[in-house]
Amino acid sequence: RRMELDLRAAINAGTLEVHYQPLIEIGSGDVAGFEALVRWNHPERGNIPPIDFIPLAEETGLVVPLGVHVLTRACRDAAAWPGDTKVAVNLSTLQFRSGNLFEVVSDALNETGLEPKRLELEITESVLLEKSENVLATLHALRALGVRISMDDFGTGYSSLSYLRSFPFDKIKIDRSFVQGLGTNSDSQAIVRAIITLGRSLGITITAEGVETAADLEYLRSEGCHQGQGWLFAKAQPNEAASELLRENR
Ligand code: G
Ligand code: G
Ligand code: MN
Ligand code: NA
Repeated sequence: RRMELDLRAAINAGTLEVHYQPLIEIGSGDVAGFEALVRWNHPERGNIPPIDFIPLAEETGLVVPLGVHVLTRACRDAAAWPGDTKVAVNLSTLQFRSGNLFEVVSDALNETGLEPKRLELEITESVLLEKSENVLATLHALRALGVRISMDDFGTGYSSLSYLRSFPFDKIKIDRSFVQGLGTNSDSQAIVRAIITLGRSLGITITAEGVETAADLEYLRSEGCHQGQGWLFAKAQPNEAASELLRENR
């Protein structure tokens, strides 16, 4: 398949880009960190969005080398950011199956000099569905190193709550489907309020994804949600723009 060959070539050539979307501290408005999001600028087709190539990368196993590239780039970029600005990197289930994820992460930290506590790894429930001992052992080892572990897309799977008991997550990211329309939808409000309460009582940082309107933000603020991410604040942007945002923020 042509797409697969092109993607493999882009990974090998190191030409996949990484953009950064800010994570905003709702109380202060400060930039707490950024989520790293991969971007593929195809020589002929132009920008291909991740939803159009991450599934292919998963099917072909290319998400493993892609993940190494994104992680290393994100750690290198973040190491030059001021203070203790965090960087969040998405991990795929296949990266856990590859068997050397712990080494990949610790190598990226060592090579770039990024402090482990500044790295957040985002996993979805599908990772914990693996039910393998290796997954939990790897997560515990990464956490012991000082890396933070976030549950991404919280609320969309079938047993988000039981996963909270199987691993001590540092952060929950409320899926954007619950956040959109939060200013006006009372069902969404009830769900989001419950997740915030749950997170606060477990001592877990809560981030709302997909914050698009001032009304969404106002609701999150009134309920004490810790962080927000979404187009209301900024879209994902190249490292130069992210670094500039940090300079303005100081
Ligand atoms: O960046 P958004 O712009 O469109 O990302 C779309 C989807 O692709 C999201 O579900 C996101 O989690 C996923 N994604 C983006 N970057 C990465 C990455 O580096 N690795 C993995 N595994 N998924 C990613
Ligand atoms: O890892 P995750 O699936 O959460 O990836 C983040 C995805 O959410 C990316 O595709 C990104 O472009 C998208 N996104 C970020 N902010 C917003 C937003 O405010 N609204 C919507 N609809 N999508 C967003
Ligand atoms: Mn994510
Ligand atoms: Na998400």
